[in-house]
Amino acid sequence: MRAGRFITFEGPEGGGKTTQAKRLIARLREAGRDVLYTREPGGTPTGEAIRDILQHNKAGEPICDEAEVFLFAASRAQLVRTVILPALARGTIVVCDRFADSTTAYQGYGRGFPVEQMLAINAFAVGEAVPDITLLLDVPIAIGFERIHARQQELFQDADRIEREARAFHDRVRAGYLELAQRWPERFRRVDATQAPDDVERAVWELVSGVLP
Ligand code: T5A
Repeated sequence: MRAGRFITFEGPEGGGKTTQAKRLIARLREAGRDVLYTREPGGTPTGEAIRDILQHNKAGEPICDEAEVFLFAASRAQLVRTVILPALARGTIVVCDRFADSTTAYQGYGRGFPVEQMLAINAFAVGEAVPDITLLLDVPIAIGFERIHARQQELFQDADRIEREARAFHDRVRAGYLELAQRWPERFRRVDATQAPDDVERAVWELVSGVLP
């Protein structure tokens, strides 16, 4: 087994991944653990530049669906080689807000590209950086979007490119995640993300405690 541990948060929009990833980081630090928070797309200068293209159309032209797949994969490959694997080798606990399963769920199930093809691209991008545990923060799409719209109104933000996709797209993403969780039950843990943040935090902590060195 590797020296560190690799924990990923996944799920549809508005499930509370960022909220819970940060709470988990705080708890792990309190417990005296060496931890690192990162996110996808992003987490490196290359990844953050790709994030701007993907989320906010920085390149100024529509991105075709095939290019989207490789942009996510490129961000991930860079993050894995320059941040995640070195940290795991040092014994650090790495918490990543979205990872390869997002490509399978969004570009595979959501956009309709063959799931096995997405898995092959992911495998090339991540190498040996397979998560030890993946917390699937599962929330009905309507509830997730209610939360996101409330936050956008509060912060005067616009929806990003993928948030603007049709409801049917997001339904396929959620169903895809649930299928992935059934396919890899040893790695995935589904968490009911409709609960209050403190309850979700407790559930996450219990699950993560089981994989800590
Ligand atoms: N994508 C990403 C792909 O298509 N393919 C890929 O390979 C990858 C890696 C990333 C986008 O890119 C797509 C998926 C995404 O569309 P992002 O900005 O990182 O974009 O978006 P998300 O990861 O979806 O992040 P969100 O911020 O939209 O959702 P989170 O992180 O799930 O939710 P969070 O924690 O920010 O909370 C949202 C709001 O809900 C409240 C929070 O306070 C906040 O206001 N909240 C709760 N309210 C009530 N009860 C709870 N339990 C709550 N938890 C949080």
